[in-house]
Amino acid sequence: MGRLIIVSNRVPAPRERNQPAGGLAVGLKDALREGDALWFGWSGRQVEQMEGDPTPGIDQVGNVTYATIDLTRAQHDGFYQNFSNGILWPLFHYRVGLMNYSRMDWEMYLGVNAMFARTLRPLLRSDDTIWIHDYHLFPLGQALRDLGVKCRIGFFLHIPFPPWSLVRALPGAELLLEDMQSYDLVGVQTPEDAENLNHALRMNHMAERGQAFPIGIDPVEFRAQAETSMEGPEVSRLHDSLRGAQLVLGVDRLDYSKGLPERFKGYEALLSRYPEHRGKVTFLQVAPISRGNVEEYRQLRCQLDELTGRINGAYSEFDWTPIRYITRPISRDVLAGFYRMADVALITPLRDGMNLVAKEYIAAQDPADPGVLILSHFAGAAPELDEAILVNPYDTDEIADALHQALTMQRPERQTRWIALEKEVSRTTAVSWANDFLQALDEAPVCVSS
Ligand code: GDG
Repeated sequence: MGRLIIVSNRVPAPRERNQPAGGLAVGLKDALREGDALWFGWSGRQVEQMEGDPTPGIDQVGNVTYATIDLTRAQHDGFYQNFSNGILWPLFHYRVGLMNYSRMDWEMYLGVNAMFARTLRPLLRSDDTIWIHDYHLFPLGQALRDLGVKCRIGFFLHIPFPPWSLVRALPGAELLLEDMQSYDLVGVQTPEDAENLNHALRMNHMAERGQAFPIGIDPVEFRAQAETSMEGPEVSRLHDSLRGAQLVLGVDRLDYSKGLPERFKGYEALLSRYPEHRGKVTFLQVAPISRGNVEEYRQLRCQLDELTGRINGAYSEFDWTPIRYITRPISRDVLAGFYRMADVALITPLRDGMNLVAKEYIAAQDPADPGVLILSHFAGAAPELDEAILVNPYDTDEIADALHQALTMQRPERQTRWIALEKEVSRTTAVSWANDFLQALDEAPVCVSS
């Protein structure tokens, strides 16, 4: 059997390999347990200068070889920070107004993708199957084909694929679509994303490639982690500190796609319109800082600092604080217990490829007394998790109403909804996602003859 080659912008650092934190790392964890595999990508390190292409650092853990390369500061800024996170990320989250296009960054993006291809090429064997991940690496498939690679190559996009009328705001968007032709299969999160991608390809007279493969989690492991965590000191401390108040929990990377200001305002509207909850509910938002040196992310932090201060200033009592807001990451096992303890999960992205937090929350619940999930219509998880209370995150009053409904929902209804949600979370897991994608890739008509 040939090896599986995973390529993603970031390869988990050695200390993250047992406890993956990002969405991609969580999803791939299980796919990597079987057979030999190579995971190739950026080490996360920047160097000032480099002579020629980098030499990959190789590190073997069990059946997985990790091969990582450093980037120069200029490559990091142009390829990663500016083009991937400053142009593609906002555009693909429907925020064309936040896109800071520059042709120089586009050229650096293409250049780094070509460099990825040149450094990966010597590590490949002819019977490998290559699986490339996410928007940082759209052009990598074509760059590998240009170097004569004939293996099967699949691509998975973790973020949404918006309608062509939006994507085409990107100068050179047609070239990204042409890159898609180098892949034997392109996976996206939802049927809507697949429809948008295939429509874009048709509009540009290219062959359709997109199929939906919704990503999942490992619900059995997550539930076990949540149960264990309930015995730990942190969950007891959280429980005691609430002094009987109900807990509303939000967990997100601090990102403008996650709808955090709208969420805080929705919670504020709950306190203002449903005063009976004052003093009886606490909102804990865990939002580890991400991409902290991109301007839009700095502005978002300022906005959230101000909103938290304003809401706490207006509603706090000397013995009760409405919002607890943490911008440091919390360890995964502790977090799992917090999910289980929470009466409500408030997950209101303005756009999200999938949103694994929603699935983790469902997996962590106690079947005898489950909490309630409030989820944005615009999370990729919404079509699967339609037994949640679905909200439009732009509608502050709708968030407040949903919170009131969730905080007062009786146990039988909570259980009925949770049973349906749990079934979905157990149906499409991390393992089934990877297996389904790899099987479809294996069966896809090859786009390059060997
Ligand atoms: C991208 C797409 C898609 C969060 N805070 C902490 C922490 N987390 C963990 C969560 C979850 C993961 O990070 C976040 O995954 P999401 O799916 O919610 O979101 P993105 O990071 O934006 O991921 C997304 C995903 O890729 C997979 O395809 O679903 O739409 O945007 O696992 O639990 N983990 C720890 N501490 C924290 O404070 N340990």
